[in-house]
Amino acid sequence: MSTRLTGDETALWKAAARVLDANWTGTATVASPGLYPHQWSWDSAFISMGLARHRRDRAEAELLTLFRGQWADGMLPHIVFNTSLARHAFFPGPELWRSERQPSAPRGVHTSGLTQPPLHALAALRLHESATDGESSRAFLARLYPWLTAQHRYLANARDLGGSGLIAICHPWESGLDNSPAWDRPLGALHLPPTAYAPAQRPHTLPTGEDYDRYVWLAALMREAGYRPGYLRDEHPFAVEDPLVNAIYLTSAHALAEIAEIIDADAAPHLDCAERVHHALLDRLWDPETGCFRARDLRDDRLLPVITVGAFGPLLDPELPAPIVRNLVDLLLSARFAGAAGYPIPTCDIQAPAFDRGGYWRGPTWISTNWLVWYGALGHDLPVVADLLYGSTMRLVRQSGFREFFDPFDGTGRGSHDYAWSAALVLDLLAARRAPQAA
Ligand code: 2M8
Repeated sequence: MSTRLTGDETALWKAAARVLDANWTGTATVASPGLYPHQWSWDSAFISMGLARHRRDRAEAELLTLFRGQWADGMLPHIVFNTSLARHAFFPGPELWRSERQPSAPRGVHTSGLTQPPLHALAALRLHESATDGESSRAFLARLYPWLTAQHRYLANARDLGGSGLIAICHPWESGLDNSPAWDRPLGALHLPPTAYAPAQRPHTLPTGEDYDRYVWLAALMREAGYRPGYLRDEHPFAVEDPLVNAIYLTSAHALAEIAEIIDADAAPHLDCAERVHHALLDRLWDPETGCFRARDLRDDRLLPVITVGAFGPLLDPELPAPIVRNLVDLLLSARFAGAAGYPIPTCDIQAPAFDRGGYWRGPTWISTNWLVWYGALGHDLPVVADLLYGSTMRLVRQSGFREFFDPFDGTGRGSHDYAWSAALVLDLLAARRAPQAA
């Protein structure tokens, strides 16, 4: 394949770069102007991979700024607030989390008290792989490595609530797939006090009402318990092992092992972690009856019923056994996902009663989840799946722009405009496609 971009690809490249330039604050990238005016954790990981193809200096700054929000126990918060904005620029803002009252939170930075999928080590490695100056890139990795290992140590120490090696999310927002129908059952089992927690006015694309009360209530419970691991393990009412979050954790553990080798550190603990997660994914989240991965609710020790795009996350595991890979590809190409959607991958099984083609994380296609499955497919040498996702993602942004999410049947853009990870991941896809060794 030629390494030159076609005219159409060049136009897309320029448009994506313009979005990233416009969302750049000087130290980091806002997830979306207006709707999400702060720095979100897994967004930053995706964004840095795109920035690495456009502005290497900003790619590094993006991650460094994010890690300024890291807590002393290693927890990397899901939002680092831009303090120059009015406090009411986003709800929930710093007042919900009150990070300044937590002894381990950093001083001078307001953050949330939740975390998000730990994609950052993979992002750091990808930055290195696309670097032109090897020496300075190694120095950057060496600087980031202690923070990345602290992040993983926090997850192993504080979030392995089931003791299997898998990490648990304690809030739907920690999954990144916030309103996924996968969480409906555990959310429905909560006994909420009869108070409304969330403000009535929310931007119209975001969830409202009773669901939102549950989210805010869960966050307040965590805050009141000082975000203590013992509380999360023994008392907190929401604890779920999710296949996508754990597959990201596993792939980042492999990335950490590679980074350790590059900077002459010890790779062994990271490889041990990846191996434990590999076995636990298969033992605890693989469901042979439905032939796919499902999340496990730790509060009743049952698999959750709804099959979502998260089922394909374990393709990120390079050791995933071939028969399981085949099962996942069959499911992906079936009428429950790509087989009946013109613009895959829908975030929820189309045949599930909870599927909603326009609902936030309840059906639409997102570029982040497409990218993750594309990347996993490359690792298993599945060109049909990788090409399908590359093509579908490009058609989405050509047709509808860098929107937050898209109708999986007709590609209509939904949610915010100029969404940073949509632009960043298109840059990464275009660059990787033109120079396959960079994929
Ligand atoms: C969405 O999350 C925020 C809460 O953190 C929200 O619901 O208000 C999700 O799509 C999440 O995955 C993403 O990181 C964030 C910012 O883009 O928006």
